Amino acid sequence: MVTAFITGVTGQDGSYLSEFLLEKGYDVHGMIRRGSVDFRNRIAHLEGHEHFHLHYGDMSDSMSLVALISAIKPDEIYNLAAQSHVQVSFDAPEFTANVDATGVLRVLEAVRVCGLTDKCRVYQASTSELYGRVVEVPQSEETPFYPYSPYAVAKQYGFWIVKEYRDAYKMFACNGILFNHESERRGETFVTRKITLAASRIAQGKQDKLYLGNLGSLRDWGYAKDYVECMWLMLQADKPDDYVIATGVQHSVREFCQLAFHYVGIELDFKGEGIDEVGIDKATGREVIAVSPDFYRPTDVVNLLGDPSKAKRELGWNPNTTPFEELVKIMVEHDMRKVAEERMVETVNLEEFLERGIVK
Ligand code: G4F
Repeated sequence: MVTAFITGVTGQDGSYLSEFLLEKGYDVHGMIRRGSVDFRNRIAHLEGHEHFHLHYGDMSDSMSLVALISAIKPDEIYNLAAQSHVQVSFDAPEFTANVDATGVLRVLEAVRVCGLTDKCRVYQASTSELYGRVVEVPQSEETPFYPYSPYAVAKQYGFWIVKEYRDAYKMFACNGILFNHESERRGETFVTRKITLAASRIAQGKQDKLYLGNLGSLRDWGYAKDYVECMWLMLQADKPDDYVIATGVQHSVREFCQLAFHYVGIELDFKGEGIDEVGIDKATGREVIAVSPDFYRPTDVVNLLGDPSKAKRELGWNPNTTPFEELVKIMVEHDMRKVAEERMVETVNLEEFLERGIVK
């Protein structure tokens, strides 16, 4: 039986990857952090499975990583743990560096000091944010990096230390340069999920308005469930390498809004520019989207489009299993159901509280 160790198992990708590996007959071990609120909802359905095991540990705690890796002796490690919110990295840059940069080194060193360099294959969750202030469109494995946030700078260290361990110690270690990947399990403060939830609440009369930042930002959005397959494919290859994982199709935040609202039955018209831009419900003339400076970043990455040719050619991965339209539909259908079950909060408008940036 193949044994996998997943850091970040409670996240969107960790939960899909766990399901994927369990279906393949793996023994799956996941690392979780102790928290006072429940953050295990994405993997709750897997708890109790005889081949799904959870262990406490932390990316900032070398000893816990060494203890877990020496006990589990994994054949494959998927390092998905990160402080993954770009905007939050401006508020907590040191924590972000500790987890997203040094944390990667801790995992690699743990493999090495446990004597597993030859046995254990490592997947590192790299990111399209490395391209940052992009120097070419589309971006491929050959495109130079220009990280443009504390998050991306930390992730760049992670990328290079993986390459270094591959060269220096002949470790089978790969970087998956994943472009934005979304799903109905996406965290609620990332733009796509924020939009699908708000569109659902507005359609059901539970929210008045959605506040967003840069509506013109362009992203290559894929379905997270499709992307975890590619993480696995990288570790099954004959040699370790780095791959862009993307769809090769680009849309703006504004277009995402248009489609999500369309699926809840609201056709949008956008008027104005920059901070004054608004999204209007064509049928009623009501303003349902407004721009707030709270959601602008000090430096923003605005033009991401990936070229997945190498993953397609060398790994046989299909980048277009779930097209953009279907992805948005899946998310909206899920959130329409979720919102229908939510109780109206009469006294405190929690959504407004969240949207205004008190919690980003
Ligand atoms: O959804 P986002 O927060 O994702 P971002 O920054 O692209 O990062 C995500 O994808 C990366 C690539 O896979 C990961 F590495 C990273 O960990 C994370 O998962 O923002 C997307 C775009 C940005 O340009 C942002 O400025 O949407 C713009 N945006 C506009 N209004 C907003 C908002 N983003 C958020 N989160 N909230 C807004 O109100």
